[in-house]
Amino acid sequence: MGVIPLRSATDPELCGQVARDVAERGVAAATGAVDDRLLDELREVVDRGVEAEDVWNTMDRPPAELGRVVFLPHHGRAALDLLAEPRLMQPCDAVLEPGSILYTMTSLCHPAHGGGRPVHVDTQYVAPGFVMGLGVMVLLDDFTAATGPTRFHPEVTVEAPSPEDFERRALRLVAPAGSACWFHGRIWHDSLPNTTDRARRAVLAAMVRPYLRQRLDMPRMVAHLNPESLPTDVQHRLGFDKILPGSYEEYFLPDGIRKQELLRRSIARGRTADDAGFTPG
Ligand SMILES: O=C(O)CCC(=O)C(=O)O
Repeated sequence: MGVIPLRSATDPELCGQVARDVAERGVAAATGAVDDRLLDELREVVDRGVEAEDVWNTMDRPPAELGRVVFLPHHGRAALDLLAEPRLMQPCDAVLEPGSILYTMTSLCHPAHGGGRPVHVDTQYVAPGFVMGLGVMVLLDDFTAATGPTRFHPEVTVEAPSPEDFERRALRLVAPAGSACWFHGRIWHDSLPNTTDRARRAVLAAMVRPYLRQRLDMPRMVAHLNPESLPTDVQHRLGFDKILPGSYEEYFLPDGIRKQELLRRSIARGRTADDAGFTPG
């Protein structure tokens, strides 16, 4: 089985290379996309988030969802630093269009001696020849044959490839921690189980074209992280300029202040949300 060719995230040609790789085989990867300091912070946020969300796992969540938090930035601002990282975001804009936004961001953890997902695509939207959504995986641990690599079928097709075709042609993501992998939302992929005695962790940011709907109300989800101080481009990727009026009064707010005021109210609502009182049934 082949492997995904690794680019270098510091190559000035990275955006063009990622756009070409995604157009040709639906997937691209590069080493050196995230520095060691941020990697350490992200590992900590992922470990803390997975543990904190364990309370929700008392409900009927399929095993594939374990190790996957609902919204990683909720657990720490380091996750938002990924949205400010040009080595990750510029290739997304090159494949999608300038100003691509975040659909969701989660963790992908294969615990020691566990994990693995069957072949699937990440989005049900089919638009032949057009990329609506792009996954960006940031590797927090080394992906090797043993730690449970992701495998991608190198042809973006509407129908799933046969199991034989997938086994014969899928490309394995084998890359060190700090690497990034960009993949078409409609690419067929799976992941193998982790056979080592250490966890294999990654972050997945799902980026979409700027006019598409996001999965979550992000200003409210990150209200506790002082989001007013985020750089404007990060606020944009979080959809802070896309809040809809919810009343006539909000609709008729003066043009010059409407966006800001809707954002202020949204963050204020997030800050007063009483999540603590809501326990899973
Ligand atoms: O964890 C992995 O390697 C793959 C995860 C995956 O398939 C997905 O998020 O859709």
